[in-house]
Amino acid sequence: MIDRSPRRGQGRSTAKRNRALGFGVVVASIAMFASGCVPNAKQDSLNPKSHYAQTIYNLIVPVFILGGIISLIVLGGTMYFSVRYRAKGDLSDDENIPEPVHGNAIMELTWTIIPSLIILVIGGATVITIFKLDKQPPPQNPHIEVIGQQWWWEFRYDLSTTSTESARKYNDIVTANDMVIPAGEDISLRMNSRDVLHGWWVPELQGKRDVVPGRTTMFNVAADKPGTYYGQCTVICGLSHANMRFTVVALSKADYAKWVEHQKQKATVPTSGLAKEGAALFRSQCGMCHDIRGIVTAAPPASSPLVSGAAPDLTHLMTRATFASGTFDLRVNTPRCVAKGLNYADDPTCINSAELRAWIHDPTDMLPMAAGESELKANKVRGMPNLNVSPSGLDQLVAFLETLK
Ligand code: HEC
Ligand SMILES: [Cu+2]
Repeated sequence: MIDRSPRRGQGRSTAKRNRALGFGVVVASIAMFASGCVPNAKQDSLNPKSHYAQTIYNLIVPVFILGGIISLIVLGGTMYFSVRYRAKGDLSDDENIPEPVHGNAIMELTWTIIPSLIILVIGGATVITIFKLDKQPPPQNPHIEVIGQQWWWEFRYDLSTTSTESARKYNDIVTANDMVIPAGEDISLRMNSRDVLHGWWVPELQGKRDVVPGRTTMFNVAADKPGTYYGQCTVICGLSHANMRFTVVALSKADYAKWVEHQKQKATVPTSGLAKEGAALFRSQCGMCHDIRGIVTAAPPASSPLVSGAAPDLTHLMTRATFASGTFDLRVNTPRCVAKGLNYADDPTCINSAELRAWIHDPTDMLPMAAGESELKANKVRGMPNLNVSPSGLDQLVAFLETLK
């Protein structure tokens, strides 16, 4: 026979543990709740900055209020009845057990019809919202292909005005991590992944959209006003998932037009100094993975050392505000440099050369990535490997990258 009687000290320590656990849960809940009240949070879906986000907000708020009222009624009722009609007397005596209610048609109809109506209203409003969000922008608006991969986002622009989606090549401008759009316009997004599941989310501008390898979906985004909006990968996608950020940079229409004209240009090989040597070094050491239009074309995906087959296009690296999946600033983060917008590189003191150099020296030291010796040997690299560049090589490479305006 097993002795099931609780041993003395044990019962007390369990109670203590439960109390500590309960206290922990309360503190964590308050902390989580309070963190939702931070002013100027960068990723706040309750602070809509586009008509898409506003449409979602207009659905969330009434549903939240309705859900809140229902919870109050149900929880309040449960509490009230459990106190008011608490069992009294000896429960082993059938006399003290209340008579169960059976076959009361009016009550059963009431508690079937009311929730069905509520669900119907919420369901209807949700379907209307989905159709509103899904409306494709006109063909002359910017069309951008969004490709998620471990652990960064690629943005490929198609500048044609064709209304046939399959005729679009998405090859006019290629950039990474900073997605530049004109404010006040609806942007069409074609969503893809090269390796595993990722989730694209800019809470202030739109809902979430997961990207699935081998499956293309259409989505869209907009920003009412020029500004920088912060996004993040929301589907766990491996080692550096938590570092997979990006920004949407909305420019005025005139600034966007200038940006487009500039991005279409190819890079030119520097003709003198450190930068010239850097270009040669880049061709031999980095060109198998990275494209720089006009200078070097990466290996085709099938023979690339990368699992995904693609690394960020660096043609206009110095017009991005961040690098390495939005984790580090390329533009020095002072008010003076930030005020220069995406033209910061005209002033060399506004380039974050130190972290750029540290990145090339050992990227795996700056972000967790599956890019060691063994992955490199097996052509199974995820992320950027340490290429053991010498100190003088680093100076040359940084000088070269700084010419990529
Ligand atoms: C095996 C492929 C591979 C090689 C070789 C390689 N890189 Fe990379 N590089 C990557 C990948 C992948 C990323 C994206 C990492 C991320 O954002 O998480 C990257 C990111 C970068 C970035 C940041 C770009 C951005 O916009 O975020 C720079 C700059 C860069 N590499 C420079 C270099 C230089 C210089 C060399 C040569 C010394 C080099 N890379 C060699 C794969 C490679
Ligand atoms: Cu991801």
